[in-house]
Amino acid sequence: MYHLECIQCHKKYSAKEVIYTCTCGGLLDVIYDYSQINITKNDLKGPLSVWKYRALLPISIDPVSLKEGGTPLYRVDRIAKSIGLKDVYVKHEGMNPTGSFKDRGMTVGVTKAIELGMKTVACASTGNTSASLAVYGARAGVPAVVLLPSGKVALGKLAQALMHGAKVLSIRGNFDDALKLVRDLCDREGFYLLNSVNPYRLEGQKTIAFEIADQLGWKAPDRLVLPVGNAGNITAIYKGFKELKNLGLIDSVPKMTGIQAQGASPVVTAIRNNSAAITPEGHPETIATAIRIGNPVNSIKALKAIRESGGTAETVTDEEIISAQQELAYLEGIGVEPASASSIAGLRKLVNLGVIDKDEIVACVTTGHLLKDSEHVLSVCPRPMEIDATIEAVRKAVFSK
Ligand code: AN7
Repeated sequence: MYHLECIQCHKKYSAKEVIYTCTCGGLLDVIYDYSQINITKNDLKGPLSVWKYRALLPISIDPVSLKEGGTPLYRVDRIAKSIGLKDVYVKHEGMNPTGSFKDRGMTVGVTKAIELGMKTVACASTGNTSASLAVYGARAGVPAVVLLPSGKVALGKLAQALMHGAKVLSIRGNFDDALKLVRDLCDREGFYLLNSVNPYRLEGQKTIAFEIADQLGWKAPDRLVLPVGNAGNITAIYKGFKELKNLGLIDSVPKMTGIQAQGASPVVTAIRNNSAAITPEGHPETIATAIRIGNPVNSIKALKAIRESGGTAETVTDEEIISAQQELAYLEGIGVEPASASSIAGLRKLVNLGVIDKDEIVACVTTGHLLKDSEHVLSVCPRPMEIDATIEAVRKAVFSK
């Protein structure tokens, strides 16, 4: 019912093979026989979850699951007004079991590992992927190995990887170095690689598109804005919307709009320069450590998603990221980690630049929860006032400026 296919040379591989990229080096996609898939809106009634869309997922065994997906799509009218738009939604992926969108990819990816008989799972990570892999590895009863850039992973994410029992290795290097190493390790040791170069991860993540369309009454927004790091999620969501359109469930695909931090923005540079490929950045740097990535593995797919959909890519500064994070928090009650706030920061910038039309219906994906990165919160918010345990001191403090 499905196979793997190279996006460049179109060589096909059986779904039984353990393979991550084509022999030509190209990225792989999971391709279905769509003529065999017959889904109507009626078949998709009932509560949201990743596995509700099982007919469009490449898995034939019982899933390794913690009830992922089914995240809220919030209307954010105060943010919309402050930016000068009418219809803005936030798909809050921080509401997944481990607090990020990675769970959608891991429920599918770790289930695939079991289906293929793999004995150990592994990834490199800026934090969230490792947290999710540790959790789903534990759920599946399979050991997990994670490679992290030393000193650059938010504490909440590290805590998850440690508590859920992964073998946690701190690499003296950045994420791009760690990814290279883990790919080599998986080849040598027969570990199953669960970074987003693995096309099954992206199959799980495409359900973000399914849920947004579902939540909007089987309509796509005009534009989808999200942070871009390794560039897996933007390609996954684009694939999801395209599949819905092919199946006749929606009429249009949103303009895919990727936001990167100014200090780590190879995809934005390639879009600006109209280049066929990105130029890797050797020293990516940003406060949004989740997207501190200089050589995104899925960039060829991402450039295609952005160009084909008529979208764009833009950078935001760390200051813009922090103000958007604070705005989401106090204007709307939505707590997200810095990388996630870049979607709102980018939306504001693109509206100011006149790239985004004021009549567009926009959905922003907030990819991770605020609690992932509390050290950052303490560095940008005022400290609590410490006072004596008397009512006078409390009253004085409450009314102080
Ligand atoms: C909160 O965990 O790459 O463009 O190793 O954690 O699909 O990479 C995290 C990425 C956005 C970027 N927001 O998504 C990892 C990792 C958050 C993230 C991204 C990440 P991609």
